[in-house]
Amino acid sequence: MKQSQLLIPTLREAPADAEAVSHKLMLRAGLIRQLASGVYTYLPFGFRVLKKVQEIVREEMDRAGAQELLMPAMQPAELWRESGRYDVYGPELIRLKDRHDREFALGPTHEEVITSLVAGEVNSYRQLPMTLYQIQTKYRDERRPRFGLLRGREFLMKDAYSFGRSWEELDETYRAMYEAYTRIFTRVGLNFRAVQADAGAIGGEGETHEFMALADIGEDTIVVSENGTYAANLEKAEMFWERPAVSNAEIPAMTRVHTPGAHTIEQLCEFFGCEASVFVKTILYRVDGQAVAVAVRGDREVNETKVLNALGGEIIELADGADVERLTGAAVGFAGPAGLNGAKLLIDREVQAMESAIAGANETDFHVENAKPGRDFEADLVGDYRNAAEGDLSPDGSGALKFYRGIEVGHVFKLGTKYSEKLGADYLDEEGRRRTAIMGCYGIGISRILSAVVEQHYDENGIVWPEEIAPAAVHIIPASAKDEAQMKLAVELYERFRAAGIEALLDDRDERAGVKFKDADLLGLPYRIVVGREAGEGRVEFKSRSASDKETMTADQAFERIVK
Ligand code: 9G3
Repeated sequence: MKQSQLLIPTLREAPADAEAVSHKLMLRAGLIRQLASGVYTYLPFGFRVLKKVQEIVREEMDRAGAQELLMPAMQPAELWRESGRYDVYGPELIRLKDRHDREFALGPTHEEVITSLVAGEVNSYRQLPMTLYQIQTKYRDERRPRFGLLRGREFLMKDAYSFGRSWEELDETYRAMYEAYTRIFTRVGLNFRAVQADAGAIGGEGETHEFMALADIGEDTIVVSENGTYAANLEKAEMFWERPAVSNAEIPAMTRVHTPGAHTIEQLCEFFGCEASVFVKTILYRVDGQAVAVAVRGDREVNETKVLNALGGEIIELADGADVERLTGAAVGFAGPAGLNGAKLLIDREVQAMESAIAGANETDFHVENAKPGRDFEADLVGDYRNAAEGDLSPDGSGALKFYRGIEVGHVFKLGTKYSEKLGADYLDEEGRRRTAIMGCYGIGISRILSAVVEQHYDENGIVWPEEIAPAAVHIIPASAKDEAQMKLAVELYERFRAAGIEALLDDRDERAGVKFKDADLLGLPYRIVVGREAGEGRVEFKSRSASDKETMTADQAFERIVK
């Protein structure tokens, strides 16, 4: 590949609206260009990386016994009606009509399509277990696409779906996929953690894990114990907790206190001169439309996923100001568990274990002191409804919990029969009885991996690609395209690498050496050979992109170094 003929439009500066490092560097290295918000073109060198990631995924999927197919992006609305999801998703599901006015969706995922396919083609136990996968463009009309390929509206996903005859078979496939994912993310050079996760809207009846690439730009927070044996998405993370000893101290009767304008925990700490942990924070929600109040200690955060799962709900949203006033009879910030009617009351177990507490009085500008759980308020449900926090201990006793930001690059689910039941994917077993197939589904964000890798592999000069997915292996740079000796040796080396099947990029442009070196730093190929003043003596300068030292050596030695 000769750079003078390639479209690799590097930029000195990233556009101002690019915030994430990976977004800036992939634009500056000429790898991607935005067509519309969340919609990208992969330029030739960006596409080379994308293809390499796909090949690694294919190898590992095939090794895990999955077979590749390709499903359409245009999905008939009837399928989504059959699965009951057509109206569950809002504007995120891109809908369109064909020329006959028939309704379609652009596929954000393919449970409906694959399950209806298998329903029509599989009818005997002898055909199972079976795992099918595709690498295909997905469409999700995100409200806020951002950070380049990290959150796009059109992106490349590997999605696999398994069909089995028992939960044991599903467990085996799930494990095979989990191990394949571990190999894939290792091979592409990611520092990642597999974490217990919440199945979310997809539902499913079993465990689910997310594969998180550690990066500060990541939207997810994961919680990992000191020795790593416990790892969970914050949405799901539990913590070690034991009931404190109950002292039978006499608690004075609850009293109202006038607290004008003090409605945030900070203001209350100021007002009462005490720690946040003696307060009860009561947050109001609508869960599938029903009013729910959740009380946690003042220094904790409500975990909405835990609340939703405790109630078996589908949708949870914060009650708005008007709702809060209607339910509590007070302005926002004065809600409390005592005397709150018209909402289901969920009390975090820490609050339930408090001897007494300060809480909102459900009256504007008033709080109550000495509110005693069980005496002054009764919970409808007591449980763990809070986020894990710094300082918590791991629920498996493996040390303190640590928090990291992560980019979700993979997600594996045990679906069960949720889709196979609705879409009729069943089979006749050995005794001729009709059985519903038990499913799993397994996703990898192929395009998102590119950004995650760049977030973990760059320096102040640009991208530093891991060898296995770099767009090429070696960058050959004649310092001056006008110098015959330099060009002669550079071209010789270039041809030798090509003959040896090693991908080389020859910077044969008539540019100043400084420009070439800056571009080479941006592009981030693993190795660089500069052919400069000593070309006449057959000597070149060898540099590895991830190291700062340069070594002068003969062209042969440089060739051998890279071949090795
Ligand atoms: C939708 C829209 C967005 C969605 C979904 C459906 C996420 C949806 C979850 C999954 C589950 C797994 C197979 C591969 C791995 C992930 N966003 N999910 O179902 F209609 Cl608009 O996609 N699917």
